[in-house]
Amino acid sequence: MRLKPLLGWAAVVVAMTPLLLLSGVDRSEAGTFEPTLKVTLDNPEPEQSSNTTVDFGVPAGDVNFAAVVAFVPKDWGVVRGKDIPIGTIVGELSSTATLGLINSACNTALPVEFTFFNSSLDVNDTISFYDEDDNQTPDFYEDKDKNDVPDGAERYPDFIKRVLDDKDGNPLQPIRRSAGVTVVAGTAVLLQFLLFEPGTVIDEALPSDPALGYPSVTLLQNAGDPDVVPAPGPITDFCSPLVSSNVAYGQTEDGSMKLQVNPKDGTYQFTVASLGLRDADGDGYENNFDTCSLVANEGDPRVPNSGDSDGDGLDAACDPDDDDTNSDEDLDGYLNRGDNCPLKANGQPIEPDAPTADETNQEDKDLDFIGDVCDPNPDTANGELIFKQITQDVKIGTGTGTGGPPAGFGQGSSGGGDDDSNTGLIIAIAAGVAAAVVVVGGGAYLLMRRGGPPTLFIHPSSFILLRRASSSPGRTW
Ligand SMILES: [Ca+2]
Ligand SMILES: [Ca+2]
Ligand SMILES: [Ca+2]
Ligand SMILES: [Ca+2]
Repeated sequence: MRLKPLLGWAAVVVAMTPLLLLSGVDRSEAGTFEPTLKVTLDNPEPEQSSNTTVDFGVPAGDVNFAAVVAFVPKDWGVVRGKDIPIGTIVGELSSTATLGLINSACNTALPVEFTFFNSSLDVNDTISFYDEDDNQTPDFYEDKDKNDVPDGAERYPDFIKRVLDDKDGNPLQPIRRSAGVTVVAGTAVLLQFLLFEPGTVIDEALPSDPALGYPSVTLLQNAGDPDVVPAPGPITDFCSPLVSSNVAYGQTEDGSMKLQVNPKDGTYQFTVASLGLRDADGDGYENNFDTCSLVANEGDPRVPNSGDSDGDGLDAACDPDDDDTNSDEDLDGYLNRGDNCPLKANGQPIEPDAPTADETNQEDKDLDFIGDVCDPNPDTANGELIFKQITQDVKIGTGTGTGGPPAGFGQGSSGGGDDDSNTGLIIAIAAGVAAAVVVVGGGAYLLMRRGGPPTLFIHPSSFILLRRASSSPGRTW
């Protein structure tokens, strides 16, 4: 089934930081990618349930990330999602998205908050990311039974099966899924953390050593869905800096159920494997952010009007006329900054399944964010993905013990996963919800090996803030 092209494209979200940081940035060297990680436990005592906070960021001026997978130490007491009622609040994330709207530089900071619900793992009971019932609200965002739990948590979003599968095309089965929804710039947004058994191959380009622990994959919108159809939208850039803080709760708000349990006394390592986006011309700006992706920019596209005297989003280095504002230079319907070939028409085909040479709708075979119609090597990605693996040791108790899973977890216990008999030991996920990571469209390489670019879909009518599913964000206890 082809998805309706009414949803717009863009890039997207999560995390952020004040713009103050932006103004001082002046770089012309090749792109850098130095993400940061900080893991903090409210209560680091052995075998206790503790809130776990994971701060993940990409510094100002760095290229943004293509993909991020966090690993929760294998001895952590991870309570399986099937042992927690669907709809239970399991965590929260706060961030500020730094966005470029409608061809502007990165000058819009939007605070974004999510409350996460324990969510269905049933891959056979799915829900759409789109508005299949035409009521102006994407199906995942609705709450048809009005129980304050979004339908995208109560049922399994079908695109996940297309984004995360094994070599044979079978969907990967998560052991826990935490989903949250909100509205950003008029767009309904879905953010999810999926936790898998240690050793699960998320993508061949990412490490899968079971010793790293439970891989936690963050999915933002339907990034990576091969069925995606790009469409123009108002969010034209997703910028660094990126700052996000994610809290995975240790237990439910009323204290009646554990959601995760610290391991025994010892020192444990959290790991985040990530990839920075490609920068073909080595000027410090990743391809999907760089309107002149094959030639070094004169200005800094993160700063308003820098190197762009007519303010149309096209740097003077490749603007055919930098004194004449043309917000959509090639008139293909995609604003310059939201167009993977800003100087060559590659807009939406008139007939959905019959693209013409000039209407390839942002087609990008090698997923390097340079559209096929302007890519000098359309079958070979231009620029390198930057792989970074960062770790942090976390001490439990004195930190000097021999370690091991808490009682009830680990091999042979219910924590291993299959036996629900031991309800008192509900394992947790820790940070599964760990890193506040986001998979930005495209970079997608990994998570999106097959698919398209978009990450944030704009739904014009969701401008009206739909009833926010659920409880207040930011609860503490
Ligand atoms: Ca450039
Ligand atoms: Ca210009
Ligand atoms: Ca174009
Ligand atoms: Ca390309």
